[in-house]
Amino acid sequence: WDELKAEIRKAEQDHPDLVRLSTIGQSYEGRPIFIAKVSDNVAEDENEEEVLVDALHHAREHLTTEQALALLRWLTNDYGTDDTVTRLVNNREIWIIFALNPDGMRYDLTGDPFHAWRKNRQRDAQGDPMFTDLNRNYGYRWGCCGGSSGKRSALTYRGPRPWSAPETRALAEFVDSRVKGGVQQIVSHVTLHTNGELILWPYGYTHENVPPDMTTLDHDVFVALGEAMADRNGYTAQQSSQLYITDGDQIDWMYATHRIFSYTYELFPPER
Ligand code: NO5
Ligand code: CA
Ligand code: CA
Ligand code: ZN
Repeated sequence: WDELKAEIRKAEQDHPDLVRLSTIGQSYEGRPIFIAKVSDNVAEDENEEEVLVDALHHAREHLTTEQALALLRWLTNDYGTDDTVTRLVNNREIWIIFALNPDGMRYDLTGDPFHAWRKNRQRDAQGDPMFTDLNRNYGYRWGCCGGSSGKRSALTYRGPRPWSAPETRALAEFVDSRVKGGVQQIVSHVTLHTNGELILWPYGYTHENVPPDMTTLDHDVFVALGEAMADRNGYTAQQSSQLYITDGDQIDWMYATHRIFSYTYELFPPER
């Protein structure tokens, strides 16, 4: 946690014209949920397409935070020398969230060596555990379809109600805040998870490929973009529900509510 804070603060100090650090809110235990904006003229909200990458919904998926940091490093260190990086930073506004679940991260790292922890660290008013799977707590078709659990002890506990976790609320408030003049500025999104080397598109809640809450045109884009990305890195692209059914997950909400082209990346290693 301390290393993460030091690294992102140093990136902002070293590249004040490209990186601006802020927070989207706080975790249950009061830790800041950091976000970096990377762009040319970073202090201005320019008329450029916006992209969101986030990491660490699930506490034990450490590689996702490392990947988010690597992305920040790549976009800043190679700016001005690498043509692709320079073009991306000049023509987009790129948002990076390094750890949506900092309490879970801190707890996981106190294990020997880890606790293999997945959920957040939320408790109810009596102080009893109400640890919630953040990727089942989003408000679209929450708990609809057997893709989460209502039992507090379960790994996929969805929480007592949609948005009961401060961490998912913070994410949603940030995404909602990017609607300007009725137009969502974020056009595409990747949420980083481990593992399996997969690229997953919505929906998770149904096996239907093009249900009534998705257009055929958008589905075609999801498949084309997913497969194009998979061609570049050797991952397997598929609909999220092909892995297993999830409900109340992030990408379903991102697409259903904001029409953002939202993907889950399941990073290294390949075996689950
Ligand atoms: C994810 C995806 C199926 C979205 C999840 O192994 S993971 O927990 N990272 N897989 O179940 O939320
Ligand atoms: Ca810019
Ligand atoms: Ca903008
Ligand atoms: Zn995960």
